[in-house]
Amino acid sequence: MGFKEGFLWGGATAANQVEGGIFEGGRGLANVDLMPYGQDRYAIGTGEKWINHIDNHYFPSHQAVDFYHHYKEDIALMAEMGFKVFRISIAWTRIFPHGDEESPNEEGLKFYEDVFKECHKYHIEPLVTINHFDCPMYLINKYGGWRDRRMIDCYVKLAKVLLIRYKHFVKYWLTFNEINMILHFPFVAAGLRFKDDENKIQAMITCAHHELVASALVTKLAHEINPQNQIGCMLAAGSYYPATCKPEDYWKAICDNRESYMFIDVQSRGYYPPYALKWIEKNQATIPFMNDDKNLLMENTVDFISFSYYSSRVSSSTPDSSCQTESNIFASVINPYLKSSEWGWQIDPLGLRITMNELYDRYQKPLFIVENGLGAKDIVEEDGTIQDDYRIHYLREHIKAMKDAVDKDGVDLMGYTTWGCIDLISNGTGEMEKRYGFIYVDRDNRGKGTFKRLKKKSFEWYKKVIATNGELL
Ligand code: BGP
Repeated sequence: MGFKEGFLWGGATAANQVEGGIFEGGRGLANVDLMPYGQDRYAIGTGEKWINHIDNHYFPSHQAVDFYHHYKEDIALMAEMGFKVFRISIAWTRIFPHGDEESPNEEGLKFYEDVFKECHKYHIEPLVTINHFDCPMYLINKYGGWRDRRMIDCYVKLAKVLLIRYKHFVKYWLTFNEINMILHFPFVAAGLRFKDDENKIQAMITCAHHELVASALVTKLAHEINPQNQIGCMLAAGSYYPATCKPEDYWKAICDNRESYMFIDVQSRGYYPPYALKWIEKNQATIPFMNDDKNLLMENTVDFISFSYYSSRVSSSTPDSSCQTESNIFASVINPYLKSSEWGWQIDPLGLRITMNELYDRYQKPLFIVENGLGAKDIVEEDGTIQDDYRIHYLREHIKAMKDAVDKDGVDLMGYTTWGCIDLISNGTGEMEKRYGFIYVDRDNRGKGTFKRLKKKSFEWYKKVIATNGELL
């Protein structure tokens, strides 16, 4: 019993949150480069506001944790922990700086090839997110982001280059990170900036449909290029519970869950479910179907379901604004039975087991947890140690829940990559002090520090977890 042989233990990152070096290697500018630190960040991320003058802002991702220059050292540390898999994403603008050039930028391709070679040196499998919240600014200015169908061609061209070039290095691919985030953080997830008085749901559904078609096209291509390729969708998961047993609350929870599931229903089952069609219609929106879209979606479903899980959520039919919280940009009613992180994200290990069961019941495909973890402020002691017992506790409880889902409920789980295995820039807040890693990076919210790497207490703990395939927690 326990986790299967070859279980993929590891950690996860995203290009814009770790790499830095945004003006190096011929890289172009992307939406995520214009996500400032501070109060404007959220409004920009939601597409309600944008920046015309960059002078008054500080952009944390421009340096991030400088993985661009430290990747050898960082991968060596991950190898020391015994990683079997390392999730990274490709910065689109390293490969196509504008997004629609004739040919790719060799320097960008070479960078990721070197990263993959470094992984393989230690027998670490790369898990590659083709698109983790980045969109070339050039395409945003030209097309308005994913609201334009021509984005599909640009993305497929990028993916084809990657699938061919890295055929012998990568077999696990995710098409889009947290695709349901289009409804919550649309500038980040789809390069979407709203126009005055437009039907926002229509704009978001248009982007979603284009990403779903692009995802199906790339799934098809990936299987053709290498039948060994395994392609996953990726959901920002976390089940909604009803606030009470009042039927209206239960119904609200069903509706809130469906708002996320509709994306994965398309990617995994191959069609828009009836409830999604009705919801879109109710919002006076339409899906911009064209050509052979319906067949394409039906014939090219994903091989596995990947997801992030940080917290469960709570729905109420009569929400009281004084009892609201937010976790990973999803609004929720506060759950009085749960404790919260320093950022108010509620901690619910059993919720992971519940979410896994819901997803497995629904799709009957292998699951892959590609993000989970605790964002916390760490303190470096005088002797250079970091005693992050709170992080060990969080991860231990979540791994136990995950083990229950596997052992007691029969869920098929491929692997587990903790989020931000090395400290990185927070997507939601742009802060550096919201740390997730086993590896500490010496830099602060304003980019000051030596960028030196230090092992936290959790480093040795996770190493033991991996070595015993989850037996010693
Ligand atoms: C997910 C994103 C990640 C990551 C994580 C943690 O939504 O896929 O990119 O950032 O959330 O969120 P935060 O960085 O806001 O703590």
